[in-house]
Amino acid sequence: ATATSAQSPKQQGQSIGVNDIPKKFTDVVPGGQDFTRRVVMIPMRDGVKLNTVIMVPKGAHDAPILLTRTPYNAEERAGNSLSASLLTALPLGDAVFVEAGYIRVYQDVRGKYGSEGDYVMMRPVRGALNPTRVDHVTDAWDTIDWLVKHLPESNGRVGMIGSSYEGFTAAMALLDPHPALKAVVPESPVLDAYMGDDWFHYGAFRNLMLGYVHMQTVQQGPGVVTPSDVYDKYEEFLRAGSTGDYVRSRGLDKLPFVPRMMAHPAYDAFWQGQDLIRLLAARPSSVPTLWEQGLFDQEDMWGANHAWLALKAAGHASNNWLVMGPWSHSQVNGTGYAVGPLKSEGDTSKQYNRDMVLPFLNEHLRGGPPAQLARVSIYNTGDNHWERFQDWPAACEHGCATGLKPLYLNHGFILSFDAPSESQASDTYVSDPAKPVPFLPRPVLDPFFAFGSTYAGYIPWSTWLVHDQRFVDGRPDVLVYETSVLTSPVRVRGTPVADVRAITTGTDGDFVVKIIDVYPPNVPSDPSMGGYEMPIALDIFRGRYRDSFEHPTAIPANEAQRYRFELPNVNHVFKSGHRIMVQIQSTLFPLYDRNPQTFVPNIFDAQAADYRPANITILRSSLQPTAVLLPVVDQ
Ligand code: PG9
Repeated sequence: ATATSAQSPKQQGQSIGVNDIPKKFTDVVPGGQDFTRRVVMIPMRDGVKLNTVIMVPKGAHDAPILLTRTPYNAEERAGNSLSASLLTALPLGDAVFVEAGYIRVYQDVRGKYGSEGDYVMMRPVRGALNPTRVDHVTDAWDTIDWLVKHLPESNGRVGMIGSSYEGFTAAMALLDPHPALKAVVPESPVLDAYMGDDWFHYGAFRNLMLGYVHMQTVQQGPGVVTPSDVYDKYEEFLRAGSTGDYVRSRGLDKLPFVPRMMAHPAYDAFWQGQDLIRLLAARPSSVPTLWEQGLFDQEDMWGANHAWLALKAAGHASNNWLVMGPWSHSQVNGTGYAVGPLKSEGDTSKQYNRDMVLPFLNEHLRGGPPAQLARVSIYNTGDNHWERFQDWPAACEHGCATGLKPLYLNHGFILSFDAPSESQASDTYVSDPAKPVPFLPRPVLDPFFAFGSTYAGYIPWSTWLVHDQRFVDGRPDVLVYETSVLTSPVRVRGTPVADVRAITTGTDGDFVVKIIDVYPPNVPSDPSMGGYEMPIALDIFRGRYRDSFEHPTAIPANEAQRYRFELPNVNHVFKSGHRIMVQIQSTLFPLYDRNPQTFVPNIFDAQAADYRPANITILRSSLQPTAVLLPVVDQ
């Protein structure tokens, strides 16, 4: 009946005095869901229970299980629990697995979000650095054991996949794989956080990762980056003094992982013992493993490609594959049409997931047809297509059919394949720690402030490795060398090496080397690319480690020294009409900490007076040439 004015407010359903918030309310998904979502606490061997979200497609039987172990909130990673379909519930990167009927599992690592136990940042394997009975090896083993015994819809075969930290936990499982673990896909895994993944690169500390540590370790659940009322991280870190001063002034030394890192600025037993690459190579598993590496990964540029090389060297090439794509960090979980201005042919993330990962998993988890992956699939960022190789690199110093070709610094800031002829030649700049060269145009924001809500992070951060380098090429403390306009293409396929000979007036110092593809001044098909200085490989090297990463030594002031380091992998074509450029500078601030340029025992604790300008002389003579060694190939 319709309400009339003769009815009381109660009769009309308007009565007050009842609680408008019911004791329990459950949202109803119209039409129901095509999956079930179970949240279970899986017991580990030490009694600690790990929070695990299991998404099972309705009607599943004989389905493979795909597991990700995460420090980033399993319940959020497993998507929207109120979606009607599993496809829209799970993250985009999971779409192909949903379509293929996989059971998808996300689990919180111990001590994070819903899991019990203590959280240890990148918990090392049991042994000297981890005296407990458990690590990610045992936790993966116990989880897989439970899953295959408790999921009647499964076929008893499990794969692990994950990017970055999640790639690290996936790779850890390989050290003692459960018999049901049939395939692993570590994506941009953090394997050697000292050499080229998150915490350091060749000994230079990555300041901006401190925000990540804050976010991850201030509490068990979601955290935030270090609160600050300074918008520009460049200004904030510069004003703070040393990185140690920054840490102490903000109380970050009370977060145990921060002082732990600061106590180990060199590549000592602490870092070597955590280097998963050497652990994996010492005990290679026979589990089929597909390693994924972004060519422009602003966070983890080292793990996957070095693991693949080390396993090849250990005689395990036959069960290890490598994919390197045109991606920033974890971009394989989103769309892959472009990284910054570098556009790809189609959605390369989808191509990877659909055409490489899924056939690989289907082969090993479903007994599907052979995936027929090339041993190495790498995107050609010049010709814009995938290329398939049986080995990698194509050109290298030792053991390849083709060697590396030096591209020399020459008189007049010219780069050429001709060796210098002058017996004395050099260029000098002043590196002043009070005015460090920024790695991105200022203001520089905290890269992790948007973490969790989007994989891309904030755009300047996720694409800084392909940022137009014109923003620094006019600085007096950046040396810039260029070839003439290329009249034929130069193809590079491998790992370039920076081979710098230099003199400094200081007793320590960093060297940054960038290999850059300079576009023609006018690009009619894409006008915004006119003159673009596109870095294709760059890195930083801390001079005190030139002879040993474990035992740093002061640089003898005013004496020539050699600094030699590998740059990230390239598969690129410098096209006719382009130029090749090399830039050399001393800082990439505030991403990397400033080198005081005075040798001190621990740079985290450098004093204000230690930070001194130094004259940096880059030698380019016939006896002391400086060059980048390029993996040039004909075809
Ligand atoms: N690169 C992130 C990370 C930071 C520190 C340690 C491990 C991983 C990540 O994306 O997970």
